[in-house]
Amino acid sequence: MNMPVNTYAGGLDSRARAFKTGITGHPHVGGVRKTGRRVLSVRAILGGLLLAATVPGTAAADDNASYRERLPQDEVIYFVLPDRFANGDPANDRGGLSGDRLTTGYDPTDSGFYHGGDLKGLTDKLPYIAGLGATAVWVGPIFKNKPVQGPKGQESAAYHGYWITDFTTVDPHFGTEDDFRRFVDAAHARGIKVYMDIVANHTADVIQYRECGACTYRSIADYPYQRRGGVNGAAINAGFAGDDVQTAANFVTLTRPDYAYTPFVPAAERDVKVPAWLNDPIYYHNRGDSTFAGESSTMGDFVGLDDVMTENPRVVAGMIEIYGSWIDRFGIDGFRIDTARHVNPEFWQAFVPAMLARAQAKGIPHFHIFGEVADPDVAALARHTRVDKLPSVLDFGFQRAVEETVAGNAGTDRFEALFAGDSLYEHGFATAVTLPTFTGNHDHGRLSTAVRKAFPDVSDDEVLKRVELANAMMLALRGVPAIYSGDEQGFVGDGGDRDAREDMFASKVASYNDNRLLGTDTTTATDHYGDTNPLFRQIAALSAVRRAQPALTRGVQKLRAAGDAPGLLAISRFDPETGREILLAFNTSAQPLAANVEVETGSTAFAPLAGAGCAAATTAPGSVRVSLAPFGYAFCAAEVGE
Ligand SMILES: [Ca+2]
Ligand SMILES: [Ca+2]
Ligand SMILES: [Ca+2]
Repeated sequence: MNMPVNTYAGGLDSRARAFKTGITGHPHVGGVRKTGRRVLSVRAILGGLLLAATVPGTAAADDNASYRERLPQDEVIYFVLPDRFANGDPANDRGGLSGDRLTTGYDPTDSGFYHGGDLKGLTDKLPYIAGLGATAVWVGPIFKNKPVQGPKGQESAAYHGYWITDFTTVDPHFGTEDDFRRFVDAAHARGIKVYMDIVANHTADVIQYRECGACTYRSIADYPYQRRGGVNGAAINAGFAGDDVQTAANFVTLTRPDYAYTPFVPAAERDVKVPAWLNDPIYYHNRGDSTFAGESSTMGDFVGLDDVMTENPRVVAGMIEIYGSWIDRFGIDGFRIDTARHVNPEFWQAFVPAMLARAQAKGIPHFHIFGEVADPDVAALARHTRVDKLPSVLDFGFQRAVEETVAGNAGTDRFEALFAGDSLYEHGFATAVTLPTFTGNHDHGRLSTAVRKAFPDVSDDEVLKRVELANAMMLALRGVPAIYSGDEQGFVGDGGDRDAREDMFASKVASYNDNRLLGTDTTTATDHYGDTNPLFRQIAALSAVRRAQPALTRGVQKLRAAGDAPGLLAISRFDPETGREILLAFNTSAQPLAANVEVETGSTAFAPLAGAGCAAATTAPGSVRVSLAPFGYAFCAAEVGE
């Protein structure tokens, strides 16, 4: 969604510079000694946890396995906004419309308009996405949108896809349904899954109110359903028991949508929405703009966007039919749900099982559904898995912890608190391990931007190292890494929202092209599909490590070290089949560090999987020496006993 631009957390510590020396301890090479010992102790210690996380037939990283068999946690997700990724067909840049940009929405020089990217371009670039090590593509909404909206003089276009009018087809700016089918089929032929970005909370801004333009929220208490325009108004909707009574019999009595405002559809847009039932204002809340607090959080218009009456069983059935059809027709692999927390829980309680059943019937056993709940508080996130029964949510808590520690001076204990909260999710860790984790996104902005803003005086080398550290966390810790397109090319935007939506193809946006990127001397004025940026190479390498290690996709976690200041974060993860330990160590400080870290007593020798810093052997049973460079990290695999 187009969320308000957030301010970045974090202090202004400018002391840090890249260090090259000062590392103590052993060199980060060396073989693995055979110990001849089994690691049954790990199984014994973790017992039920391991069982809980073990799935029959685990072959997490088997590239020969059918993509349908992989679990959500086996994926590495790559998130693209199709308008900004690749332009495979200049003929559709104006969406089949003619006129100026206020009609076509097309203006490649303006960050708030269409730039020409499409599904053909995305299909053409699948080899690039595969080369990065991504196994699933989360595609920004592709449904047909209202091309341009906004008050006169402040118009912008629906290039982001979140202003839907026709939920049943592809926006002509992005291509055709056949283009989407070709994309899905080509992705599947490479073993890459496709997650669609969907919206049930709202449509485009079509419905207007007679009383005002930007209308403030009118509550149920002040504007009850059974009175026209306030508590002293004429009696209407006799017998309507309110939106909490979500039965067809109750909603039959809701016949007048003018309890708060007087909504109407402009004549020119009377039939613009598809399916047709969406054109009737009775299926919307019509109470004015959300304040994002209290009752308005689910019933208010998201900055004017028509907020759907998702309590009405007719709406529930309609949305199930809309999105079930996309599963039936295209065999896609999952949904990312936009603005999920602005929809009542009962809607999701009905919608989610219907989608999973639809997918199951289509032969998609592990359909992944993750909601956008834009809140870093674990309790708030978890509530939507327990009450709404969303299978998974985007891990805004992880993003905040990364930002506070890597683009700020918070202690690594932020991760201790974060992961302690895993028990709050429905099914606990089994759900936590499926949460898509991310370091930044198209709304909030990129982590690179946050680092630059938090530490404006440090070298680009340090900014790069901090971003690499965050990538290492995302690609090794629990959850499903979700890489935001452009991060791998060193993009550093000016901020959030449209400032974080730079083109991967040669951009004509001046405010993009003056950005100083990481790991390259190029600018966004040229296209960026190469594989040489250090961030691209790091992500590709760490993705390969991750996918080869079930401990890193499916394994439980055990916190080993964290503190209340920048420094060491150490966490072990365990192979769900063998119990083998992988120690993950991160240094969030600008100083080198060395420390003894507890490991399983059966883990006596370690081999580096990525980064550098673990001793080859334990110093004493249950203790290994870890030595990390500033912003360094190490993934170390314990030897498997025999
Ligand atoms: Ca195009
Ligand atoms: Ca809503
Ligand atoms: Ca700029």
